[in-house]
Amino acid sequence: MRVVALAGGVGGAKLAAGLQEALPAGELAVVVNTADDFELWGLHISPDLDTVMYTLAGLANPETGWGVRGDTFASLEMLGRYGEDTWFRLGDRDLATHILRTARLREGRTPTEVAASLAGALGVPSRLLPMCDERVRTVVQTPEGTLEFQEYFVRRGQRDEVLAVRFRGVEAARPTPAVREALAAAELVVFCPSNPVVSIGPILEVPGMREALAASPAPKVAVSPIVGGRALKGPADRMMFSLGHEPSARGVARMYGGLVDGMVVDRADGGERADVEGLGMEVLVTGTVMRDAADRARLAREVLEFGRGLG
Ligand code: GDP
Ligand code: FO1
Ligand code: CA
Repeated sequence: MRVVALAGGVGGAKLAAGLQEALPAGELAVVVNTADDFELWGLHISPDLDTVMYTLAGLANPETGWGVRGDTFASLEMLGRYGEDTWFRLGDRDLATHILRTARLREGRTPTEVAASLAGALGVPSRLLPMCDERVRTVVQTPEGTLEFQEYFVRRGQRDEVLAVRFRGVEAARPTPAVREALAAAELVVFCPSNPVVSIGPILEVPGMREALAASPAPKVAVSPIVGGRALKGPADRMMFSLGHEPSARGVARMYGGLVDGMVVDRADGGERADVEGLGMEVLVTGTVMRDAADRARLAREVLEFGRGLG
């Protein structure tokens, strides 16, 4: 079954990996957020694309979810000796990705072409599709002022209250032809359990993306990244709250209202089933916490089955 998954970083990548395992090679396309991208020492870094790519390649660091498993940090240590800030932990193997991406972009290749070349070289059987080829940057408004995304998320450890979120440049962005083709051919679209504000949000804000999703005949299923009213990791629950959304599976369903046909919520949130059904969505209540590959594969199979039933 041809499936298109929308994903940000760590959370989305886990289900994407489960879907990749559950589907024949080549049937999964993952549309990935690129608004977390930023430049460091002249290198173009795409954290969500790399997190999804390494996870689909089986190379991701299992503890953090990002970066390359077993990576070393000799280059970063040397940069530190030169007095550089090293709060963004770039490993030596990870640097190879940023070096090649930057070089190929400078040659004039698009982010979509670069993502395909890197993922292909790593043997990833799924298509890795940047949401757009234009430059989009998430910035967050906080009581301390406007922060670039990685400054907020990594350097300041997500401690600031998020009062508003902007995706700079998104107005000029468009879904790539590859994203459009994948959505048009899709038999199921899965909103992976990613941060609905800064991972799935930027994808949906690309002008034309909502229309392309609505025009796709495929049923759309979202998996809540909020479990038991909390994010398993990261700021999604606090960010939803400070932006006026209820930090719950029901709150996520409301954010996706009108875009999805089905919602997968964790057993911890089974009590919210009626409310989500009240939004006009079918609901699957199951275990949605993916601790290992078996969990990912099981959840993926359940999502595919649920999606088939909505078709
Ligand atoms: P980031 O871009 O690296 O921050 O990662 P994402 O936005 O893709 O995912 C972060 C979200 O994924 C958080 O809200 C987590 O609660 C959620 N998440 C992480 N692992 C899981 C999981 O196993 N199951 C579910 N349902 N959500 C998860
Ligand atoms: N996240 C961190 O919290 N600390 C890091 O030092 C860090 C390094 C890093 C390196 C490469 C990469 O692709 C991702 C990295 N991330 C790190 C994760 C990344 O910042 C976040 O997962 C997303 O951007 C948040 O949406
Ligand atoms: Ca991200």
